[in-house]
Formats: sequence, C-alpha cells, structure tokens
Amino acid sequence: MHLQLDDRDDYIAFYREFGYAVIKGVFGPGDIRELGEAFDRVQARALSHGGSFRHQNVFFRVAQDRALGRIVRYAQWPSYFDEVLARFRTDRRLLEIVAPLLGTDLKQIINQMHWKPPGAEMVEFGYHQDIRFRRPRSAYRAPEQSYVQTAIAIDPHRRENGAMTLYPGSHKLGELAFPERGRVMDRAKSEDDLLAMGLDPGNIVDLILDPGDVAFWNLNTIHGSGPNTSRMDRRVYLNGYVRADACDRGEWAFRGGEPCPLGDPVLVHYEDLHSRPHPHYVDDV
Ligand SMILES: O=C(O)CCC(=O)C(=O)O
Repeated sequence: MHLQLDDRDDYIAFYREFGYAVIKGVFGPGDIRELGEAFDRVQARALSHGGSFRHQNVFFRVAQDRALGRIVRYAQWPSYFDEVLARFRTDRRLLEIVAPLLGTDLKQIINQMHWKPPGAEMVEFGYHQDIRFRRPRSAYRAPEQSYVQTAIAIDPHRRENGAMTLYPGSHKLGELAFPERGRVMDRAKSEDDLLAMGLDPGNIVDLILDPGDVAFWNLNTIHGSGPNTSRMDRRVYLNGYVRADACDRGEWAFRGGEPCPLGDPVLVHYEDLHSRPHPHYVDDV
C-alpha cells in the first residue's frame, strides 16, 4: 500500500490495523543527500576509534565483521554533535506523521543510524519486538500506545540489501516471550524464532522503501532484518518518539509542536550517564 503524507487518515488506519505503515517521499533528494553525507561523517568518526565507544549518550557500535573487518553497525544519539542529524530529528515532517498518534508534546528515546555495508556478513537483526528495549519499564506508561518508532530510508531498502521484514498485525499480540539468546543484533533473522512462538513465517512482509520514505511501527510489532547480499549499503535513520507525559526518560523533541534543541544530556538508556560521563571504550565487541 503506497501512502502519502496527505493521506493521514489512511496511514493511521493502516498502522492501527497492521502495526506499521510506510509513507512515500516524505524527504526529497536534497534532504537525502544531506543525510547521506552525515552518515559518511559519522561512520568515519566511529571508525576513527579502536572499538565501540561511548561518550555520555553518544555511542558507536563498532563490530568485527568476518568478511570486511571493522564495520560500524550503528551510532546512537549523533544529534548531540551533528547539526544536520539534529535538525532532522525535530523535522516537522516527522512530527506530522506521529502527532495524530502521540500528540505534539514528545520526548525522544531513539536517535540512531544503522549501516549494513555491502559484503558484510554480520549485519542481521534477529526477530524481536522493540518493547524489550524500553527499560526501565517503570519509566514508561502504556508504551504500546504512547511510543512510535520511525525510520527514514537513506538507500533503497530491498530484500537483497537486508530490508527489515515485519509480521503484520503482531502488535495486537502483546509482549511475547522471545527466547533470550544474546543480543538481537548478534542473531541471524530466522523463521525458527517465529515458529517457536507459534507464528506462521508465511505472514512476514518485506519493508520495501525508497530513499526519503518513512516507515513507522509499533513497539510490539515483530520485525528483524537479513543479510546484505547486494552491492549497495542499507542505511536508515531511526527516531523514536514517546508522549512526554507517558515517559520519565528521554530528550525533549517537541513541546507544543515546537522543536526542542538538545542541551546537556539527560537519562535515556545509559544508566551511568552521571556516574561515568567521560569518554570510554566499551570492550564487548
Ligand atoms: O536496521 C535494521 O534492519 C533493524 C532495525 C531494528 O530491528 C530496530 O531498530 O529495532
């Protein structure tokens, strides 16, 4: 189903029914060029470090890939240091998408860039629901209704380059007890995980995006993503918003619909923000 930003009623209805939706052409070629350059800048910066690196909420996950050597899997909260990424995190076009679901007073939990460089062997995400990452749970009230995850496609997003795949309607199943088998980003996307939950892998759909499209999904929507067997990267810029009155964590993104710039970092995920605020390497790569 191809929806445009103007088809607000349709994409909200689609989201409510299936737990995700795609809006075509939200961002134009100029926007995507700017974002693509930001991806290159942040990737180079992350690789300038010897391993995974944290400074306050900023985190670069660097991994050792069997085929390519050191690669960047993701960067968290680049908007603290990159003006372009900061501008897009509070872009009104993203607000317009989520406001019908969440209102216009929003905090942000996810500000994240993902890469899947061509030829890399270890870039899959096992099937999961994002609700598992919303911790501590006591900081979130009714997270399934008060939180929406968005993704801006920078590259074409196809099965060959490791598109996300989703289980439509799975947001209605509640939080499922996926087997705890290490980090989601270290697991291959496997139909066995769905079968183990009594779910039919035949229901899975590919999330097909073109550059500038925006996908958004519910915290309970089951999704994962496969390997990149193409010659093209597969980059997405993720921004996750929560109704401010339903969450004790996160950076303000919009107040009364007005963009909120970042200041001194506040608690989002990094529990040691105040006790260990200095830059350091994280040695679990
Ligand atoms: O980038 C991807 O393919 C996976 C994204 C994902 O699963 C997530 O952000 O929860």
